[in-house]
Amino acid sequence: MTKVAEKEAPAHIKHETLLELMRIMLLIRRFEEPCDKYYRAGKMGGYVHYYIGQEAIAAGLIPLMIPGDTMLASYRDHGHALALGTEPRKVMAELFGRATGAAGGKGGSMHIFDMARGFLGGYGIVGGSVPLSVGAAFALKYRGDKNICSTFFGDGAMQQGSVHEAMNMAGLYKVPCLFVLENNKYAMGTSVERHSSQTDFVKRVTNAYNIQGESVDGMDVLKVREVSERILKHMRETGEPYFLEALCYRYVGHGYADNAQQQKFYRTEEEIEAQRKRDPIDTFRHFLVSTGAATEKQIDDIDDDCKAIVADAIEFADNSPFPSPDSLYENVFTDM
Ligand SMILES: Cc1ncc(C[n+]2csc(CCOP(=O)(O)OP(=O)(O)O)c2C)c(N)n1
Ligand SMILES: [Mg+2]
Repeated sequence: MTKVAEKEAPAHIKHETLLELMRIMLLIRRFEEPCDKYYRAGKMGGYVHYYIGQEAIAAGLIPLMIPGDTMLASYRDHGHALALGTEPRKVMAELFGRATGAAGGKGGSMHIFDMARGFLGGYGIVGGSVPLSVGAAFALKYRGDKNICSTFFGDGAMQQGSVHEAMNMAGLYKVPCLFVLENNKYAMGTSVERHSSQTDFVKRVTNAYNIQGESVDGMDVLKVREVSERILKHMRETGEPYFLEALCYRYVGHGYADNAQQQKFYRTEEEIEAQRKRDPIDTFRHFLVSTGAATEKQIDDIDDDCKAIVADAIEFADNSPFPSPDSLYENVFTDM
């Protein structure tokens, strides 16, 4: 196993925070692991995309959001909701399509929503949430709030025209939108090298749109936390947009059709194996134990808690009612 960082726990991060980062990553992973079984049993409709391997990004950044901030994500959105504090029961019930779900059971896995916490939704259209995010950030600026809007999307979304129109407007109007590109190296089965004329995304965005930007190792939760703290402070002071590319890796297939057999067409087992050695949870566990910040037992206890929370969420979801036909038009129109 590789080591992620130096041999000392960072003094400026509280001990509880270190454990909290571990808890969030474990919760996301334990939440998604059993989903395959329930999806294949026909318990979940629509589609389910996993965040497994990318947990350090949501865990490192999202807990830094404050009341009034807003957030949008792609269809790979369970991790973002869980990192924000959305109840696992509500997220799981949404996957099961039940009335107790985060979107009343009518959105499914790709459309987790938590208005109370500022999560304006996951979206199924690649890059579709990015223009909405710039609009949400514009609203914050228009009202004179010191809040920011963060938006999470993939490398494939970087080839969508609307994403670039939105970034241009963000750079022009200087709205507090944090663009978080989760570069997991693939858009379905197409590698970045095969879908992008310029693979240096920071260069592309900063040169074209007059937006500041940088890249971070998205497999290292402490690094994500560190850069996010600095970026958010800067954004709250200036109200300006920012582009953060988090380099990461998707351990599982894109979705259910993308099984191990299918993946052989676009990536090698050696590549997956090499990335597995950088697993954000394993490396952070090693870091916590080797620096004396936590014991194996403490981490195992957190892990057990997460497994129990997930088991409870599954039971809750499976025992919840489906939305009634009467609710079909609810949340579609709004009163003027
Ligand atoms: C506009 C649009 N085109 C195509 C699709 C089909 N599609 C779903 S996910 C995906 C790949 C997107 O890759 P990326 O943006 O890198 O995100 P990741 O899945 O890697 O998180 C595609 C092409 C879609 N949902 N929306
Ligand atoms: Mg991708």
